[in-house]
Amino acid sequence: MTTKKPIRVAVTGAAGNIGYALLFRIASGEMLGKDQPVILQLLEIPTEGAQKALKGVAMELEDCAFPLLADMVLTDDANVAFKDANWNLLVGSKPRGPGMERADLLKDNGKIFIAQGKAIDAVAADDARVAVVGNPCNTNVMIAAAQAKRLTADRFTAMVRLDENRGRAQLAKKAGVSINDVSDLFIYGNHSPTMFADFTHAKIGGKPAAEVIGDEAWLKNDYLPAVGKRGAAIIEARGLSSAASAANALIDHVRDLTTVGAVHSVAVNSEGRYGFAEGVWAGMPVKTTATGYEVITSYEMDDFAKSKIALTNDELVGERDTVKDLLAS
Ligand code: NAX
Repeated sequence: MTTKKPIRVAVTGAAGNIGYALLFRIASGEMLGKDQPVILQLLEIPTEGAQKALKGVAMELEDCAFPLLADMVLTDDANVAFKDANWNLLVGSKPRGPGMERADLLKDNGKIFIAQGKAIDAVAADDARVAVVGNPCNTNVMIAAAQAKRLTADRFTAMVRLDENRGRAQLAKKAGVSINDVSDLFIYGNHSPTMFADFTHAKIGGKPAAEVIGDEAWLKNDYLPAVGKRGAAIIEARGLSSAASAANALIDHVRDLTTVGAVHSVAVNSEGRYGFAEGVWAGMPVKTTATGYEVITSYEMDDFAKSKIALTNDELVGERDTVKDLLAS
């Protein structure tokens, strides 16, 4: 039996679709290790329906008798959910309603992330880290980080790992190779169809992907839009948005951020890297270190890649403009 101190993992939107695919994997040790006990601190909105559904999920977690699940906290209060939390997984947000403009969604969800950013900064653990999944995740993480006075900006990340996993899978399929043969595929920019899945540096079996695929037009005109619009394709096919694959990507995101030497795509404060505007959160490759991560800045972009990065940067800057009042509050 393990003697490690439990890690506190706060999850928002815990009774939602992604929550249902996520919590059981965290509790079984797939995210933080098979010898690492966890305490799940689960936040849902204060409606009777959401709180009841959350109780149901907690009952199922109990029924799994997970040896690593040391405790659970169920709440509608952010200050309780984030109390002493080491990992803060911000999954919950409002879906886009009928007739709702993207700008309204940005502003509505932005308010959630102001309150949660404040609460995390006030009550979470000193080593707290944040991973935002709720969309628009790049802008939501920027809003949450703007509230932080105690925690530094590098503690705040957003998830583009689902896009990386999708991009690797599509390259493997096209080349007819195992997923393990595809490497160095990183996502730049926004988690939206403008993202740039950088096939120009990707490798298949150690060789440049473009050389192995041998079809530049396919990479530019089919592959990139297919990766960018994969979320919409899943909704079209399933009638529901990606949940299991999103939960899986979040497990990958956190596990790789706690595995020294792992190289993976994370949306971080751009600090002007790769031509992104200062202060927007953009996907880029990072390497995990003993204390956090360092951004890999050594990839040289050609004109095509630069034009794609400029496009996704424009969208991120536009989103930031839409929520500028929230950033100042
Ligand atoms: P669901 O609508 O099934 O669940 C969301 C849950 O969040 C609901 O139970 C709701 O009550 C709760 N919630 C809403 N506001 C909250 C708040 N202020 N505090 C706590 N809980 C709150 O959505 P689900 O399919 O689980 O998706 C969750 C989010 O992930 C959405 O914003 C979605 O767009 C986003 N996604 C992000 C992805 C990414 O790669 N970054 C991919 C998958 C997904 O689309």
